[in-house]
Amino acid sequence: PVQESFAVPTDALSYNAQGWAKGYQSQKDEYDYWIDDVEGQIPVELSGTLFRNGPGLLDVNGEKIHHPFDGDGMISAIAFSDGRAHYRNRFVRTQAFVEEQAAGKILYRGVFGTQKPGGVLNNAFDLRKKNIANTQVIYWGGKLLALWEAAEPHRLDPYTLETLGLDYLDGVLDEGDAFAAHPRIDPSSKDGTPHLVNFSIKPGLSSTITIYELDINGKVVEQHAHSVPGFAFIHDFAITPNYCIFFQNPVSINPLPYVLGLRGAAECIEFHPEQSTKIIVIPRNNTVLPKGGKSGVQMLETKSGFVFHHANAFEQDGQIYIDSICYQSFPEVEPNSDFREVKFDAISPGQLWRFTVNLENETVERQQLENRCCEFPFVHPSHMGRPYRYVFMGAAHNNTGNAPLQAILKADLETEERQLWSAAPEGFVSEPVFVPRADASAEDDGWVLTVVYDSSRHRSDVVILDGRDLNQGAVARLHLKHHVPYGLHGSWAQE
Ligand code: 3ON
Ligand code: FE
Repeated sequence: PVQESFAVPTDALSYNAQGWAKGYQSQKDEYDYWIDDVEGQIPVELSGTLFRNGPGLLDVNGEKIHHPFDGDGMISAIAFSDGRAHYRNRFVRTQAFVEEQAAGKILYRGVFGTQKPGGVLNNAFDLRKKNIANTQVIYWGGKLLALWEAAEPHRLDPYTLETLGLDYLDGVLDEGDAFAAHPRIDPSSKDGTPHLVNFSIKPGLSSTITIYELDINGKVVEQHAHSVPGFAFIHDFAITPNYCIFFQNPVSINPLPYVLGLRGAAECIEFHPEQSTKIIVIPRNNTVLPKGGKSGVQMLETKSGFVFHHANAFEQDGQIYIDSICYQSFPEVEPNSDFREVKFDAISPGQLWRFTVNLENETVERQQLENRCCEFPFVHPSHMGRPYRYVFMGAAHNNTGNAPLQAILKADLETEERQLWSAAPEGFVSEPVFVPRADASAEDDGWVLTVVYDSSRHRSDVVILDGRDLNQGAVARLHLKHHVPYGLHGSWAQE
């Protein structure tokens, strides 16, 4: 059993459900201003831009969308220089966003259950994919790309955030091709330079995983496709110097209700607790592999669970270690529910686990590293794919139970020490992004940036924490003039 005791008595709640739900109001406005309301000091050495993506609209002209993952992508850019910070946000002008805003109504179905008005008849057999560009944003090879895992990236102007159009990676992608929202940057790939490693999934009765590696100029230098048995819903992956690692969750899909206009595609996914999770290990190149490594794709099995996000992976002593946020089951989307009224204590929390894979013996062991409800793990960029010590995560305020993310947790995987900065009861955090201090030697020497929704003022703050000591409180709290709806992922672009 993973964790039996995640129900907390309601009197111990660290948040107010109505307050939490307000963070899912649409942000319809686009801003551009210097942040002048700052508590504390913005570190002068912090120089660069925090880009963040997430659903900006939770309704289209008053018509509610069904799930936050169906919300139109809105990019925030917080640019830091000389102890000052500038905020800008822009919606990604996807084709569907432009059309829906002009029409003032929902014109596309969403993967997570948003339907067009007009009932089943108006939705049946409409199998178009709405590329909503809402999951991640990354600056690489001179391009700022907004990512959504089921379609092509959108390219944006890194300064104005203006949408420049779909990006096909210089002809590598075809129209409608996917490019996942979870690129990993290998700080030193086999040629000694950083590579952006990403993948795409083509799901079906068997699924195709394609791996792409881009050099620092954004040129695709590796591309290889692999077929794996069964349907695959894979949101994230992990890398090491020699491998890409995927968790194939034990899910199946029955697309009929989707085709007939009754449900979104993701609402047709069924979780199978009696089936194992498959760990797919794909060599990044087929030349020199470490001892025990085999040249082809290897599939291993571990106990049932559902993983969206991996913290990191590394190779050591002939094994591969993968640290991941694991759920007891897939948080299935209820067709007739409102996500603003989610019952947190009815769902199992995400928790950090370590999987130890031995390729030679084809064994997997797993061990829970952290009991607290966590999501959005982030590690020092130079330790990506390498042995590492610290992981920063969004976390619940209380150390047991499932709850919204209100705190940032730093886990020291060497000493098992924990540090926590909490925004409870009125604050709700987003993914922490770790920015190393220039010339730092300690792995935790840097800043942790997170956008916090303050439900008491219906505004968001950009919070800067000192990575070495979260317990000491925020280094600076930058008050924005408005709220930013709960986001998904972000990245740091160094000046
Ligand atoms: O056959 C279909 C093919 C396909 C590509 C199956 C399918 C419908 C599942 C699918 C599409 C999948 C997509 C578009 C997935 C998008 C996922 C997404 C936008 C976000 C995922 C976020 C994950 C987490 C864990 C977020 C956590 C958020 C909080 C803790 C609250 O802020
Ligand atoms: Fe993600």
